[in-house]
Amino acid sequence: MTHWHILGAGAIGSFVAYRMHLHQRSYSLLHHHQDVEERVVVDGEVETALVAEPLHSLKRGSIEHLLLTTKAGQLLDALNLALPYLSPGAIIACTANGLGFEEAMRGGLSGRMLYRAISTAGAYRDAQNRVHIASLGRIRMGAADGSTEAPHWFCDSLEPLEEWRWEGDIARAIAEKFSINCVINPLTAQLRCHNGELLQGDTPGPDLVALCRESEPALRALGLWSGDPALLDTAVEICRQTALNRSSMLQDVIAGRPTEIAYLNGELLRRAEPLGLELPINHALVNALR
Ligand code: KPL
Repeated sequence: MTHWHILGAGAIGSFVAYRMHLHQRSYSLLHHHQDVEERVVVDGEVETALVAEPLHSLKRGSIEHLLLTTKAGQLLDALNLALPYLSPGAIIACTANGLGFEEAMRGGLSGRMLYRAISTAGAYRDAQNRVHIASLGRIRMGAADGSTEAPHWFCDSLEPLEEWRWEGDIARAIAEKFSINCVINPLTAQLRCHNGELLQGDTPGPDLVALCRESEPALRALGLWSGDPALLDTAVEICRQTALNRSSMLQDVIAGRPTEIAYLNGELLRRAEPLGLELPINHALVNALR
């Protein structure tokens, strides 16, 4: 059976490890330098302790399947720490949100394949450092180079778990999530509100309308938002579905962690610049949340 090493002590890493533990998959949760006990709470009740072992306790060259569950800003550091422990043909997958880090990662991969996963799992860390699993959501994985078939290791290790799906066109799925995250995440982080509070009853609030109006033409011109529904309609639908969620960026702001703004709206500004599009609201959000 495929053995996964999971590196990244955030909520998503513990979530994935917990689900593998529950379904007797083969995995090791890793911490970058020490033994750590991660406590996972499901439905506010059952508490499970998972032990994360230090990366340096592994044999060099022994990792065959690595799942990096850090945020985008810590990915390169995590990859560099893991490099000596990777086998030459190791499979590397990452769950970070956003765009603009793949190029930098490729330098460290030495030709190894990169896979990306995007998750809608409702997992967060509380003030007592416990990870709560509020909803399973869905984790879609695909090959960053665009190959469409699910590899055997995906079918034997992840597909049997309810939340995992193979995604033939992960680039499109990432672009769509990026577009939505560029709208909901910075607004909820700046206004310090739940996703549903970007709506006023059934209609979108003025901040959501203004940011979607500004961003959609740029996202479309860059080929990132190509869907038929307007960005605003999709954002409204997601705010409704996740009304009680604190977005991941709001959680970062509350916990005093760095946000992913550079890999969301910052990356949008970087890509839109050559097109000569003015994006003043995006600029202001990047400056406020950097
Ligand atoms: O993906 C999300 C996030 O918080 O990062 C959304 C869709 C906005 C749900 O909270």
